[in-house]
Amino acid sequence: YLNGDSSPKGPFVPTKADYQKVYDAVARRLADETDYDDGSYGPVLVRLAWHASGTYDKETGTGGSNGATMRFAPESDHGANAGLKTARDFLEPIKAQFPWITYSDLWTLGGACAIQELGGPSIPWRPGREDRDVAACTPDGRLPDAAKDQRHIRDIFSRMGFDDREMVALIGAHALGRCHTDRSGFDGPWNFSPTVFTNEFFRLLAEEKWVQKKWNGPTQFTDKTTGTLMMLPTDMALVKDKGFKKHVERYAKDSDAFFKEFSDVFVKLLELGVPFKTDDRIVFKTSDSE
Ligand code: HIF
Repeated sequence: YLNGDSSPKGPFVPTKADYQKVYDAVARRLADETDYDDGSYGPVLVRLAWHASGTYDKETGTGGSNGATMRFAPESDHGANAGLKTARDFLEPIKAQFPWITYSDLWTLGGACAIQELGGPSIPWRPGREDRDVAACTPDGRLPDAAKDQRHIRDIFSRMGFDDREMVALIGAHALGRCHTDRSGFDGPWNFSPTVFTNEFFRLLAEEKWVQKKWNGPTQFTDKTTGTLMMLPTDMALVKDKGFKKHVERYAKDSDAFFKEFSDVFVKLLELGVPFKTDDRIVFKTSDSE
Protein backbone atom coordinates (compact mmCIF):
# COMPACT_ATOMS: atom_id res chain seq x y z
CA TYR A 1 0.00 0.00 0.00
CA LEU A 2 2.23 2.66 -1.37
CA ASN A 3 0.25 5.62 0.00
CA GLY A 4 0.86 4.40 3.54
CA ASP A 5 -2.74 3.43 4.34
CA SER A 6 -2.96 0.62 6.81
CA SER A 7 -5.69 -1.09 4.83
CA PRO A 8 -6.24 -1.75 1.16
CA LYS A 9 -9.82 -0.57 1.65
CA GLY A 10 -8.80 2.95 2.72
CA PRO A 11 -9.62 4.68 6.01
CA PHE A 12 -11.86 3.06 8.63
CA VAL A 13 -15.49 4.10 8.19
CA PRO A 14 -17.45 3.52 11.43
CA THR A 15 -20.96 2.07 11.29
CA LYS A 16 -23.87 2.59 13.71
CA ALA A 17 -22.73 -0.57 15.48
CA ASP A 18 -19.30 0.98 16.04
CA TYR A 19 -20.88 4.07 17.66
CA GLN A 20 -23.04 1.81 19.82
CA LYS A 21 -19.78 0.18 21.01
CA VAL A 22 -18.51 3.60 22.06
CA TYR A 23 -21.82 4.25 23.85
CA ASP A 24 -21.55 0.89 25.62
CA ALA A 25 -17.99 1.65 26.74
CA VAL A 26 -19.02 5.03 28.18
CA ALA A 27 -22.04 3.41 29.90
CA ARG A 28 -19.81 0.69 31.33
CA ARG A 29 -17.33 3.23 32.67
CA LEU A 30 -20.20 5.25 34.22
CA ALA A 31 -21.41 2.09 35.97
CA ASP A 32 -17.90 1.18 37.17
CA GLU A 33 -16.67 4.58 38.40
CA THR A 34 -19.08 5.38 41.23
CA ASP A 35 -16.56 6.85 43.67
CA TYR A 36 -17.20 10.45 42.61
CA ASP A 37 -19.56 13.19 43.81
CA ASP A 38 -23.07 11.74 44.27
CA GLY A 39 -21.98 8.43 42.73
CA SER A 40 -21.85 9.26 39.03
CA TYR A 41 -19.78 11.12 36.46
CA GLY A 42 -22.96 11.40 34.36
CA PRO A 43 -23.89 14.97 35.37
CA VAL A 44 -20.45 16.39 34.63
CA LEU A 45 -20.48 14.61 31.22
CA VAL A 46 -23.78 16.36 30.44
CA ARG A 47 -22.20 19.68 31.44
CA LEU A 48 -19.19 19.01 29.17
CA ALA A 49 -21.42 18.25 26.17
CA TRP A 50 -23.43 21.41 26.81
CA HIS A 51 -20.44 23.73 27.32
CA ALA A 52 -18.80 22.37 24.18
CA SER A 53 -22.01 23.15 22.23
CA GLY A 54 -23.30 26.29 23.93
CA THR A 55 -20.63 28.60 22.53
CA TYR A 56 -22.52 28.68 19.22
CA ASP A 57 -23.32 32.03 17.61
CA LYS A 58 -25.89 31.80 14.83
CA GLU A 59 -24.86 35.15 13.29
CA THR A 60 -21.25 34.22 12.65
CA GLY A 61 -21.68 30.43 12.62
CA THR A 62 -18.76 30.19 15.07
CA GLY A 63 -18.54 28.00 18.17
CA GLY A 64 -20.64 24.93 18.83
CA SER A 65 -19.60 21.35 19.43
CA ASN A 66 -17.70 21.03 16.14
CA GLY A 67 -14.01 21.41 16.97
CA ALA A 68 -13.78 20.38 20.63
CA THR A 69 -11.70 23.50 21.18
CA MET A 70 -12.10 23.23 24.96
CA ARG A 71 -9.08 20.92 24.76
CA PHE A 72 -7.00 24.08 24.52
CA ALA A 73 -6.29 27.14 26.62
CA PRO A 74 -7.70 29.77 26.59
CA GLU A 75 -11.08 28.02 26.26
CA SER A 76 -10.29 25.35 28.88
CA ASP A 77 -9.44 28.16 31.31
CA HIS A 78 -12.64 30.15 30.79
CA GLY A 79 -14.29 30.52 34.20
CA ALA A 80 -17.50 28.86 32.99
CA ASN A 81 -15.53 25.70 32.15
CA ALA A 82 -14.01 25.22 35.61
CA GLY A 83 -14.14 21.56 36.63
CA LEU A 84 -14.73 20.16 33.15
CA LYS A 85 -11.24 18.66 32.98
CA THR A 86 -12.75 15.94 35.19
CA ALA A 87 -15.19 15.06 32.39
CA ARG A 88 -12.61 15.30 29.61
CA ASP A 89 -10.23 13.05 31.57
CA PHE A 90 -13.04 10.56 32.23
CA LEU A 91 -13.46 10.13 28.47
CA GLU A 92 -9.73 9.73 27.67
CA PRO A 93 -9.68 5.92 28.09
CA ILE A 94 -12.66 5.73 25.70
CA LYS A 95 -10.77 7.84 23.15
CA ALA A 96 -7.76 5.50 23.56
CA GLN A 97 -9.99 2.47 22.97
CA PHE A 98 -11.69 4.01 19.91
CA PRO A 99 -9.02 6.31 18.41
CA TRP A 100 -11.07 6.80 15.24
CA ILE A 101 -13.75 8.91 16.97
CA THR A 102 -13.18 12.67 17.15
CA TYR A 103 -13.17 14.38 20.53
CA SER A 104 -16.07 16.54 19.39
CA ASP A 105 -18.19 13.48 18.52
CA LEU A 106 -17.07 11.71 21.71
CA TRP A 107 -17.93 14.60 24.07
CA THR A 108 -21.44 14.98 22.65
CA LEU A 109 -22.00 11.21 22.55
CA GLY A 110 -20.88 11.14 26.21
CA GLY A 111 -23.57 13.67 27.14
CA ALA A 112 -26.26 11.75 25.25
CA CYS A 113 -25.14 8.52 26.93
CA ALA A 114 -25.18 10.09 30.41
CA ILE A 115 -28.74 11.37 29.98
CA GLN A 116 -29.98 7.98 28.81
CA GLU A 117 -28.07 6.02 31.46
CA LEU A 118 -29.39 8.30 34.23
CA GLY A 119 -32.97 7.51 33.25
CA GLY A 120 -33.65 10.36 30.84
CA PRO A 121 -35.21 10.28 27.38
CA SER A 122 -33.30 8.88 24.43
CA ILE A 123 -31.12 11.49 22.75
CA PRO A 124 -30.84 10.55 19.06
CA TRP A 125 -27.30 11.42 18.01
CA ARG A 126 -25.41 11.68 14.75
CA PRO A 127 -21.69 11.71 13.98
CA GLY A 128 -19.83 14.17 11.80
CA ARG A 129 -17.95 16.61 14.02
CA GLU A 130 -14.31 17.30 13.26
CA ASP A 131 -11.70 18.43 15.74
CA ARG A 132 -10.21 21.83 15.03
CA ASP A 133 -7.13 23.58 16.34
CA VAL A 134 -6.59 26.28 18.94
CA ALA A 135 -7.34 29.05 16.43
CA ALA A 136 -11.03 28.00 16.50
CA CYS A 137 -11.38 28.66 20.27
CA THR A 138 -14.33 30.95 21.01
CA PRO A 139 -13.94 34.16 23.05
CA ASP A 140 -14.81 34.11 26.76
CA GLY A 141 -18.33 35.19 27.70
CA ARG A 142 -20.46 33.05 25.38
CA LEU A 143 -21.74 30.74 28.14
CA PRO A 144 -24.34 32.01 30.64
CA ASP A 145 -23.60 33.71 33.96
CA ALA A 146 -25.72 32.13 36.72
CA ALA A 147 -25.81 35.37 38.73
CA LYS A 148 -27.94 37.09 36.09
CA ASP A 149 -31.65 37.29 35.19
CA GLN A 150 -34.15 36.41 32.46
CA ARG A 151 -32.83 39.05 30.05
CA HIS A 152 -29.44 37.37 30.11
CA ILE A 153 -30.97 33.90 29.60
CA ARG A 154 -32.79 35.21 26.52
CA ASP A 155 -29.68 37.01 25.22
CA ILE A 156 -27.47 33.94 25.49
CA PHE A 157 -29.92 31.28 24.27
CA SER A 158 -31.45 33.32 21.45
CA ARG A 159 -27.88 33.82 20.16
CA MET A 160 -27.89 30.01 19.76
CA GLY A 161 -31.33 30.11 18.10
CA PHE A 162 -33.63 28.87 20.91
CA ASP A 163 -37.10 30.18 21.84
CA ASP A 164 -38.61 30.59 25.34
CA ARG A 165 -40.10 27.12 25.48
CA GLU A 166 -36.82 25.52 24.44
CA MET A 167 -34.85 27.54 27.00
CA VAL A 168 -37.07 26.32 29.85
CA ALA A 169 -37.01 22.70 28.64
CA LEU A 170 -33.20 22.75 28.48
CA ILE A 171 -32.76 24.15 31.98
CA GLY A 172 -34.63 21.13 33.35
CA ALA A 173 -31.26 19.36 32.99
CA HIS A 174 -30.41 20.96 36.33
CA ALA A 175 -32.23 17.98 37.81
CA LEU A 176 -28.78 16.44 37.39
CA GLY A 177 -25.66 17.12 39.41
CA ARG A 178 -24.67 19.85 41.75
CA CYS A 179 -22.75 23.09 42.15
CA HIS A 180 -19.24 23.03 43.62
CA THR A 181 -17.73 25.96 45.51
CA ASP A 182 -14.31 25.28 43.97
CA ARG A 183 -15.74 25.38 40.41
CA SER A 184 -18.55 27.97 40.13
CA GLY A 185 -18.60 29.28 43.71
CA PHE A 186 -22.18 28.04 44.15
CA ASP A 187 -22.97 25.07 46.36
CA GLY A 188 -25.29 22.08 46.40
CA PRO A 189 -27.70 19.98 44.32
CA TRP A 190 -31.03 21.10 42.84
CA ASN A 191 -32.97 18.06 44.11
CA PHE A 192 -32.71 14.90 46.19
CA SER A 193 -31.85 12.54 43.31
CA PRO A 194 -29.05 14.34 41.39
CA THR A 195 -28.04 11.19 39.51
CA VAL A 196 -31.52 10.46 38.13
CA PHE A 197 -33.02 12.44 35.25
CA THR A 198 -36.51 13.59 36.28
CA ASN A 199 -38.81 16.64 36.12
CA GLU A 200 -38.10 17.26 39.82
CA PHE A 201 -36.29 20.52 39.04
CA PHE A 202 -39.59 21.98 37.79
CA ARG A 203 -41.75 20.46 40.51
CA LEU A 204 -39.54 21.89 43.23
CA LEU A 205 -39.18 25.24 41.48
CA ALA A 206 -42.96 25.53 41.17
CA GLU A 207 -43.99 24.08 44.54
CA GLU A 208 -41.26 24.83 47.10
CA LYS A 209 -40.72 28.13 48.83
CA TRP A 210 -37.24 29.37 47.96
CA VAL A 211 -35.38 31.79 50.19
CA GLN A 212 -32.02 33.50 49.78
CA LYS A 213 -29.23 31.44 51.35
CA LYS A 214 -27.43 33.15 54.23
CA TRP A 215 -23.74 32.68 53.58
CA ASN A 216 -20.62 34.46 52.36
CA GLY A 217 -20.85 32.95 48.86
CA PRO A 218 -22.59 34.29 45.76
CA THR A 219 -26.36 34.89 45.90
CA GLN A 220 -28.22 31.59 45.60
CA PHE A 221 -31.52 30.26 46.94
CA THR A 222 -32.40 27.38 49.25
CA ASP A 223 -35.62 25.45 49.89
CA LYS A 224 -37.43 26.53 53.04
CA THR A 225 -38.47 22.96 53.92
CA THR A 226 -35.03 21.32 54.27
CA GLY A 227 -32.46 24.03 53.58
CA THR A 228 -30.36 21.50 51.65
CA LEU A 229 -31.31 22.15 48.01
CA MET A 230 -30.35 25.05 45.78
CA MET A 231 -31.48 27.25 42.91
CA LEU A 232 -29.29 29.68 40.98
CA PRO A 233 -30.50 33.23 40.25
CA THR A 234 -30.97 32.15 36.61
CA ASP A 235 -33.11 29.19 37.76
CA MET A 236 -35.30 31.52 39.86
CA ALA A 237 -35.72 33.76 36.80
CA LEU A 238 -37.80 30.96 35.25
CA VAL A 239 -40.61 31.56 37.77
CA LYS A 240 -40.22 35.34 37.90
CA ASP A 241 -40.81 35.69 34.17
CA LYS A 242 -44.37 35.01 32.97
CA GLY A 243 -43.26 33.78 29.55
CA PHE A 244 -41.00 31.20 31.18
CA LYS A 245 -43.22 30.32 34.15
CA LYS A 246 -46.04 28.80 32.11
CA HIS A 247 -43.60 26.17 30.79
CA VAL A 248 -42.20 25.51 34.29
CA GLU A 249 -45.74 24.78 35.50
CA ARG A 250 -46.49 22.59 32.51
CA TYR A 251 -43.30 20.51 32.93
CA ALA A 252 -43.85 20.27 36.71
CA LYS A 253 -47.18 18.53 36.02
CA ASP A 254 -46.35 16.62 32.86
CA SER A 255 -43.16 14.59 32.97
CA ASP A 256 -43.81 13.02 29.55
CA ALA A 257 -44.07 16.44 27.89
CA PHE A 258 -40.80 17.47 29.57
CA PHE A 259 -38.96 14.29 28.46
CA LYS A 260 -40.13 14.69 24.86
CA GLU A 261 -39.44 18.41 24.58
CA PHE A 262 -36.13 18.12 26.42
CA SER A 263 -34.94 15.40 24.05
CA ASP A 264 -35.75 17.53 20.99
CA VAL A 265 -33.97 20.60 22.33
CA PHE A 266 -30.91 18.72 23.63
CA VAL A 267 -30.49 17.06 20.23
CA LYS A 268 -30.63 20.53 18.68
CA LEU A 269 -28.08 21.89 21.19
CA LEU A 270 -25.55 19.15 20.45
CA GLU A 271 -25.86 19.77 16.70
CA LEU A 272 -25.47 23.57 16.60
CA GLY A 273 -23.05 24.66 13.89
CA VAL A 274 -22.08 21.16 12.75
CA PRO A 275 -21.84 20.57 8.97
CA PHE A 276 -23.34 17.07 9.02
CA LYS A 277 -23.13 14.81 5.99
CA THR A 278 -26.05 12.64 7.17
CA ASP A 279 -29.64 13.21 8.38
CA ASP A 280 -29.67 9.76 9.87
CA ARG A 281 -29.56 9.79 13.69
CA ILE A 282 -28.64 6.86 15.90
CA VAL A 283 -30.97 5.91 18.76
CA PHE A 284 -28.59 4.23 21.18
CA LYS A 285 -29.63 1.21 23.17
CA THR A 286 -29.45 1.98 26.89
CA SER A 287 -27.48 -0.50 29.03
CA ASP A 288 -30.54 -1.80 30.89
CA SER A 289 -32.53 -2.53 27.71
CA GLU A 290 -32.57 -5.90 26.01
FE1 HIF B 1 -25.77 24.28 34.13
N1 HIF B 1 -24.68 24.91 35.72
N2 HIF B 1 -26.22 26.18 33.64
N3 HIF B 1 -26.74 23.61 32.49
N4 HIF B 1 -25.21 22.37 34.60
C1 HIF B 1 -24.00 24.15 36.61
C2 HIF B 1 -23.97 22.76 36.66
C3 HIF B 1 -24.57 21.95 35.74
C4 HIF B 1 -25.85 27.31 34.33
C5 HIF B 1 -24.98 27.37 35.41
C6 HIF B 1 -24.47 26.24 36.05
C7 HIF B 1 -27.45 24.39 31.63
C8 HIF B 1 -27.68 25.73 31.74
C9 HIF B 1 -27.09 26.56 32.67
C10 HIF B 1 -25.63 21.24 33.94
C11 HIF B 1 -26.29 21.21 32.73
C12 HIF B 1 -26.81 22.32 32.08
C13 HIF B 1 -23.34 24.99 37.55
C14 HIF B 1 -22.46 24.50 38.71
C15 HIF B 1 -23.63 26.29 37.23
C16 HIF B 1 -23.17 27.56 37.94
C17 HIF B 1 -21.05 24.15 38.20
C18 HIF B 1 -20.22 23.61 39.34
O1 HIF B 1 -20.00 24.36 40.31
O2 HIF B 1 -19.77 22.44 39.26
C19 HIF B 1 -26.53 28.45 33.77
C20 HIF B 1 -26.36 29.90 34.24
C21 HIF B 1 -27.31 27.99 32.75
C22 HIF B 1 -28.26 28.78 31.86
C23 HIF B 1 -29.46 29.22 32.58
C24 HIF B 1 -28.13 23.53 30.56
C25 HIF B 1 -29.58 23.50 30.78
C26 HIF B 1 -29.81 23.20 32.20
C27 HIF B 1 -27.97 23.95 29.09
C28 HIF B 1 -27.57 22.20 30.87
O3 HIF B 1 -27.79 21.13 30.22
C29 HIF B 1 -25.27 20.07 34.71
C30 HIF B 1 -25.62 18.62 34.36
C31 HIF B 1 -24.62 20.52 35.85
C32 HIF B 1 -24.08 19.68 37.00
C33 HIF B 1 -22.61 19.42 36.79
C34 HIF B 1 -22.00 18.59 37.91
O4 HIF B 1 -20.78 18.54 37.96
O5 HIF B 1 -22.72 17.99 38.71
